Amino acid sequence: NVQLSYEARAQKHSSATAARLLNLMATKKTNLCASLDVTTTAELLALADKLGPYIVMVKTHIDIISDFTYAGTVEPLLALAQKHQFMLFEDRKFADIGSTVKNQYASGVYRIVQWADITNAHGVPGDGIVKGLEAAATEFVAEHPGADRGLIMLAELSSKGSLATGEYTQKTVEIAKNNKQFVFGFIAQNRMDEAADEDFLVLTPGVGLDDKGDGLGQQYRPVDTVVKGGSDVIIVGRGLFGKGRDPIAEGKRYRDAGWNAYLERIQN
Ligand code: UP6
Repeated sequence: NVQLSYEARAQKHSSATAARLLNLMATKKTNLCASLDVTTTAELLALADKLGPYIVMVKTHIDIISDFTYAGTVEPLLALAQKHQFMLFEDRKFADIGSTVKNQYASGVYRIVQWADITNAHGVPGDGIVKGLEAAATEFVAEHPGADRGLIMLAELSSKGSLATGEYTQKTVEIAKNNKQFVFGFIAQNRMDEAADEDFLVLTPGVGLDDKGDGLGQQYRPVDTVVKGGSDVIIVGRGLFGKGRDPIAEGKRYRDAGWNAYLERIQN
């Protein structure tokens, strides 16, 4: 699969959300996801508007927005997603039993299922976490025909000393394989084992062209290494807007680096 084009993979993908993401990357010629980890709505919306043309997806941590309101934060973000054609990924990293995550996904102040195309979960609670999230997604989709939702499992983490390795990673991959109707990919640093008829997208954070780390355990690898190692979407946060960086210049730079590495990968 890593040698196939995003369009070719979209055509045969069983997940509507994955197919939409693959097609959007092909159309916009970008595999860059912007991780907009800022703490005010104004910063979030300004960055999403500036970076919109260069990205396929905005990744949020919606619970760090100090002035969050659904009408003031989510609704304008959805309008920007329409304007620039990017998808929304809430990096919620669910980690509880099925019944609890179902409510955390659908309810509370954030009502994530209503606006985020994609969210993610840890494998630590076992299979029930997927069943709980899927139940909320199914209820939402039943009320919104034409909508789709997809889940990503956290198979590996970018941080120093991560415990998500070896057998833990393998078991998380198994959970994904047993739930292909809803799970379409991984947060991971490497390609995960897959059968010939499987195509799990790999979305990779911990990507940076200028820094090696952040002093709090984050570890950065360059775009080329990550994409040629089998990653389908590069997730970049502070590399785009930290340290007074110009998000438009960095957006173009990371988009070009990610896209060129992908083109080289599929041509070889
Ligand atoms: N993230 C990681 N590593 C993981 C999983 N998720 O960094 O293994 C998330 C962080 C942050 C973003 O929660 O939102 O990706 C990385 O941001 P950065 O590029 O500014 O370091």
